[in-house]
Amino acid sequence: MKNKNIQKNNHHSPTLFDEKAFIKNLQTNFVGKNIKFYQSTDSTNIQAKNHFNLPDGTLFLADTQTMGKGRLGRSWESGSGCGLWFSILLKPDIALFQTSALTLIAGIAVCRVLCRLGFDAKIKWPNDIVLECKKVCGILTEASAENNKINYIVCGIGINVNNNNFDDELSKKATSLFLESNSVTDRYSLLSNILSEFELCYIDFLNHGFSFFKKEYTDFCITLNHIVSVIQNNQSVKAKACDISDTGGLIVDMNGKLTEVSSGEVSVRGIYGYI
Ligand code: BT5
Repeated sequence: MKNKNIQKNNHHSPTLFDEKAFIKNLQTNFVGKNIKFYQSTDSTNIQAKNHFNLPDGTLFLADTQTMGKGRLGRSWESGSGCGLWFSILLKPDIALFQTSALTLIAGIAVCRVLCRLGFDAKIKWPNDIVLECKKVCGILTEASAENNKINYIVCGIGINVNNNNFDDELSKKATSLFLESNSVTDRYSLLSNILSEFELCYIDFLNHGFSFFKKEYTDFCITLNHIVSVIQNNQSVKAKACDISDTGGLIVDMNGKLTEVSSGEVSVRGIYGYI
């Protein structure tokens, strides 16, 4: 459903965050039980990395970010009063190579919650959650490790909730829950639901690995069977996206040769548009 009545600003939700009430209502065991809230900060991923000594599951939440980060040096638009911009600090006992699958797991958690709310959420591999072929959420996972052993992981999630417009360039590929439903969503109750779902998925991931989620991820993933360009080291190679591997990599057919690409290394663009 498209919003026909676009207003001039994005300030649908109160910017006030009641941390005590939020924690009291939160249905998790450890994710989000400790919170650092910023009215404005550079980037919640940067803040989480600066405070890596805080407990496992600490949530870094901002009403607005002045230097929101995407992958590969790109930026993330994070205006005040309209979105959920947050990062979760995690200290799992996993190998470094498993980190990129955590982005996919976080994507599943977000999709499950959005689908429950009635949205037809899909995933563009690896980290874009899309509604009607436009990006509503992006995920940036960063890790610190030594000798293949994880010190900590920061899983940063940005969701456009009540934004009612984007600037010209971004509006071609970005959307929000408000623009798709024409109704305002309470940001903090959405956050609470996402943290619960994330914790469930995270524990299943630690116990069973990504293969536990492979079928569900594949069902959400709209990249499969599309022709994509795999952009690596400034070179772009055309390939057909065929499958998701047991570790969450994208298996592509490049001139008849099946190759697995991992999310840390490549950017995948659909050649007939954003998907
Ligand atoms: C991402 O990167 O999609 C990861 C975004 C992660 C954002 C969260 S917010 C909380 C935490 N703190 C941070 O500093 N970051 C995380 P990537 O796949 O590289 O996509 C970036 C591209 O998405 C940009 O180049 C734009 O084209 C587009 N984009 C920027 N802002 C957007 C927005 N608000 N909605 C949709 N698309 C956007």
